[in-house]
Amino acid sequence: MSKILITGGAGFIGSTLANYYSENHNVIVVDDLSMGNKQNLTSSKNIEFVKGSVTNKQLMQNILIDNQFDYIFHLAAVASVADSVERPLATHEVNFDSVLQLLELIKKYQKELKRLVFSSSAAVYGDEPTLPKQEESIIRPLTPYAIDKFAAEKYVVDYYHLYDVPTSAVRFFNVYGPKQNPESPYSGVISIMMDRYKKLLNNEQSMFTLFGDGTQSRDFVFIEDVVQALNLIANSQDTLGEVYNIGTGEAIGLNELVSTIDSFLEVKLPIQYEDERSGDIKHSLADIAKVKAVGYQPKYDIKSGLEKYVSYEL
Ligand code: UD2
Repeated sequence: MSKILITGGAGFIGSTLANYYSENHNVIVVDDLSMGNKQNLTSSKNIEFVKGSVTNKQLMQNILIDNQFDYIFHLAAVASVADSVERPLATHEVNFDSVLQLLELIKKYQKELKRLVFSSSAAVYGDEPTLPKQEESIIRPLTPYAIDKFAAEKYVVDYYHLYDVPTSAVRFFNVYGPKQNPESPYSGVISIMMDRYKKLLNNEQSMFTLFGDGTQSRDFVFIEDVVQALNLIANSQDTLGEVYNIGTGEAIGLNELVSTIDSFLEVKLPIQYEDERSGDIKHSLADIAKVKAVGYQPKYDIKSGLEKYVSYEL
């Protein structure tokens, strides 16, 4: 049984990973519940929940002194790009300072660690239009969120090269699936759509706001494939000090996404079109050759992923 720390472990990706690992391992979750929800976690006796922020140095130090971890997944973040533009200092503390602090604590207290996996984002590529994005593509971070993610992933990788701290970083593309919180306007678009479909099916008033003309496209990756990729990366020696895109290698436009779900559910989602969101990129698509070389094979394309999500949620 390994011991695993998951920061942000009550959030969408973190809780799915925590529940997965808790079947066979001991998991400690640290989460301040700013976006996450404790109910996302199964009541497994293998999960210990600690409410607190990764910016709390004393808390993190105590956890890393009291436990020797095999794996640490640092997923805690202010995940909203817009929030980082509104509050660059506050989000920098969470999205950057906590990472550097964690690296230092690991260097000092975690001699047995097999891997730290840090969650970066496709946001680091910015609006440079060449597709698909390879890990070596041009990096053009445009927001405090993207700048922090890029700086943090650089530190993470550097700690392997400089101090032998076993690390890897991943750049998530558009992750979707059960437990993604639809509450904020900057929540993942599929979680917002799903919420509107639910309302529609319950005969409540429902309207989906589509920003732009719906021709924008994204590489949407189903949460189970994300768990698969994280697990492979954490357990391979080839991934030490490396950064990986996590997507499917295929993109779909928003209009097509809506019509796909419409036809599954045999309804028509009411859409109101509004101006494009400022700062939005038009198209995003991952080249996943690098993570495939570690053994990753996405099990879900957008249709089968949506089908599973719909069957779970609706
Ligand atoms: C994703 C990440 C973000 C960052 C960025 C990097 C999510 C949730 N966000 O942002 O953290 O890494 O990629 O490029 O994965 N939309 C609507 N209606 C809505 C909500 C969204 O039309 O109610 C549109 C939105 O304008 C955009 C598309 O849907 O064109 C996807 O939006 P998103 O917020 O799900 O994700 P994205 O790609 O902006």
